[in-house]
Amino acid sequence: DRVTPARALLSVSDKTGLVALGRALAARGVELVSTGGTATALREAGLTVSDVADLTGFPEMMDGRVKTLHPMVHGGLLALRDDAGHVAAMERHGIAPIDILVVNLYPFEETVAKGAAAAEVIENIDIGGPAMLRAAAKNHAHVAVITEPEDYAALIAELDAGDGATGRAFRTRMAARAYARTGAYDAAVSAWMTAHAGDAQPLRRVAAGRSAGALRYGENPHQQAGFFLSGDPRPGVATARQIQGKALSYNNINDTDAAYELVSEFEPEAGPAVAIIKHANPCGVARGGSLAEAYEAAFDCDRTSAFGGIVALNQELDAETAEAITQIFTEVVIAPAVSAEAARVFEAKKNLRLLAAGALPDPVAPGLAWRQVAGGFLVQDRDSGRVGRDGLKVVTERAPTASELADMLFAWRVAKHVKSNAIVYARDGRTVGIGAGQMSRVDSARIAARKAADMAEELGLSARPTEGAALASDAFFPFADGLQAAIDAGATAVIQPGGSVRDPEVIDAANAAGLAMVFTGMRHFRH
Ligand code: 93A
Repeated sequence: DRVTPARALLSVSDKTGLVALGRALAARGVELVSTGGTATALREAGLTVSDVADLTGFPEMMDGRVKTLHPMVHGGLLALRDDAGHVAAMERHGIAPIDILVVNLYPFEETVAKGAAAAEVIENIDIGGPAMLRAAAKNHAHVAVITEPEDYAALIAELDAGDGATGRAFRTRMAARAYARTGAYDAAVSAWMTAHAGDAQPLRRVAAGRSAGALRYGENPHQQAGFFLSGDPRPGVATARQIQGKALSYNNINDTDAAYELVSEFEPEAGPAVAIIKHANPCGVARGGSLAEAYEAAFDCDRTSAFGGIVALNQELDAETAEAITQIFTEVVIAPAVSAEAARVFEAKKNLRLLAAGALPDPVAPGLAWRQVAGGFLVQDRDSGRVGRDGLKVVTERAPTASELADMLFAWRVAKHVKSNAIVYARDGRTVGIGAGQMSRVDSARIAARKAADMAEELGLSARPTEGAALASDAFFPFADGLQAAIDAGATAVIQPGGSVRDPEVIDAANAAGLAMVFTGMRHFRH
């Protein structure tokens, strides 16, 4: 699996680090072959380098459009060194193997970014470079391919560590990087060309992913949109089967995803759970003795907001729950499965979108999440963090009771799915007040309590629903005022990450009010 390189082909637009790399390779006895500008740069530094034109027997032609597109190059990159037929072909045609390929592409993205005219942009679509990168990467069993100047040092380090040879793991890693680069490169070309062609088809503007269908419009009617499959095997809205109802809209899909990810936090073995979502935030989450009971409890958290909501269930949808759901206007219902009787109940509501996802996604499975920013995107691990009973630290004089502890953990799981600043009041396995998306934590706490009070009035309850409730906060309280809002609302237990410089003040306030408070040591921001 180790390859000791004899020959390297270098063809780079970005000449950063080129000379140092050329020197390092030459010093290790590697013969250098290059295209025009690259060869000139290496020669100027005093290195010996042969021209690709001599290798191919053809001059670079058509303003450089055809330089390396030749069997002498591609044969040398693609030949399997351990295949008798390939070796015979190399001998017959005088093709010498190329063991290292260093290519970075014409600066297409930069040319677009500087506002160049179309002709110049098109001239900067590299053809020979990606062809070589893809060839070398395919044949990484024998060839080391490098496309980023930042990897030059890694190549030299690999050669040094391997006594002048590259290892298979390194070559595989670099091959994956090469394909990532050519994939992104072609996506950039496609995006520019689509815009240039005035083609408003949004599906074709998208770089990666298999289309799951066009959408009527995006978040708003003036925005076009599409829906794509990423290949992520987690079950959910992208791969669910739609049993009935109108086509899913952009916002439906976004909200259904939020709902299903949230309800999947509650293992079906631990009993039925239901989440109702509006604008990507939960307006009610509950467990229950039955699914129908859980639905009613979730609904009772905020009946006003639940109107036109998205309902997610952690178990097969049954007829009784279907009856309850169809009492009010609901946009989407998603469950792992739907019983035949439940499907029949829904038939009367033709527009209601009913989805069977097949299974629940694993909430703690690893995976990536990304988000667009101007000129780039951010990638991070999915928030698959979870804190159990053993991870909690009691920081108050009073320890939580068993039922407070259960409510705390329930509220904490919900809070992870509420936009920051998130405050969740829960009691008896149901949310009773949720404050989401506020710029100040104390506002979220007050909103959650006020919503709970409104609901009590609507339901004609004598006691405040937050009385004796547990409160979860997705991040620490920067001041004691947020905690005071919880105390004023009648909460008796608080779960939060801790870690504020003012923790002692917050703990003092909790002790003064006889609250039980635990720290999780883990934060669940969600923006
Ligand atoms: O115009 S090309 O697509 N045709 C080719 O055959 C070809 N081979 C390499 N561009 C081609 N290249 C690119 O030339 C490389 O990807 C690299 O970006 C550039 C290096 O050219 P030079 O060595 O003349 O600076």
